[in-house]
Amino acid sequence: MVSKIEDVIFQRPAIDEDMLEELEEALILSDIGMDTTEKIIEQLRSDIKTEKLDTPEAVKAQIEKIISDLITKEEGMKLSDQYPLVILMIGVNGAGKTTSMGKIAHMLKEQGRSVMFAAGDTFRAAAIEQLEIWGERAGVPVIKHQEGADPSAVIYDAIQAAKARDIDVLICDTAGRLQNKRNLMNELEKMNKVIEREYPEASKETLLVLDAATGKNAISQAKEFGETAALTGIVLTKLDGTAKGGIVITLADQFDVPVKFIGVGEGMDDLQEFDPEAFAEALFGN
Ligand SMILES: Nc1nc2c(ncn2[C@@H]2O[C@H](COP(=O)(O)OP(=O)(O)OP(=O)(O)O)[C@@H](O)[C@H]2O)c(=O)[nH]1
Ligand SMILES: [Mg+2]
Repeated sequence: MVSKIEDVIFQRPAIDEDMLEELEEALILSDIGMDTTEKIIEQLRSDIKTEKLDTPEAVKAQIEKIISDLITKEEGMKLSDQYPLVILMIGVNGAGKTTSMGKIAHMLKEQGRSVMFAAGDTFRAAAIEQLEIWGERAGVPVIKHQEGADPSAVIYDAIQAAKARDIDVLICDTAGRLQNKRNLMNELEKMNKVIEREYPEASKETLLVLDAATGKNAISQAKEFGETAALTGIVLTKLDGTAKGGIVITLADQFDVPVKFIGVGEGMDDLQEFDPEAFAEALFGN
């Protein structure tokens, strides 16, 4: 993405409308949606005039600043640090919910927090086993039932266990296979009721996990889930596998919900807290 932008800026003879047009194209090609691209170009056009930007370096620095401002939220960029904390992981099949739980748990443990998992994806036995593997890796106990059990019952038990063991953070896995929106809504409502009833003193996060490699699909999933659940954050996974990092910018621009984490690999350490300024800088290789 950056090399395309740099090509446009540094190879054009002048900073003019033609350059802005080519820049617009480069942004759209890097998976930044039309609306967000227009916002960036409008802002740049006006900044070039008012700030009298007349070198490629100045234009590049300005784009970086525009993008960084665009994706910075006023608050809620960080995971809540009010404990006890219950985190619900939601998202479609294969997005990276279970893997991200493992990574978040590892990060929290390194910060000295105690963590517990609830195996709320009871759809298939393999999901519970996969979570247990992550539990072992990260040193986190797993509360589980049998395959096919009621996820809310698992969460109920996990809450009792978390209270009894004075756990800081309980992270709940969920199934990515809920057939339709109504189904998903009912299931989430039920889980939320259990959490609110059994653990009113806990703070809560609902993290939507999205696969960056699915591009525009990730945007429509964010819309869908946003209508169904009270999201507090997004985990954007598989950014290591895609050249289209522009999706981060579109998501951050188009949704009130902050991107809190990005996934950059399959390992336990391959999770980063999302830092808009650092992200914009990294985009341009500074
Ligand atoms: N390269 C890469 N792979 C990832 C990342 N996050 C998850 N994966 C892989 O994506 C696949 C699916 O991840 P899961 O964590 O099982 O996804 P899930 O959302 O729990 O899926 P279901 O349980 O089927 O709903 C696994 O092979 C993960 O290793 C990431 O940031 N980078
Ligand atoms: Mg899973």
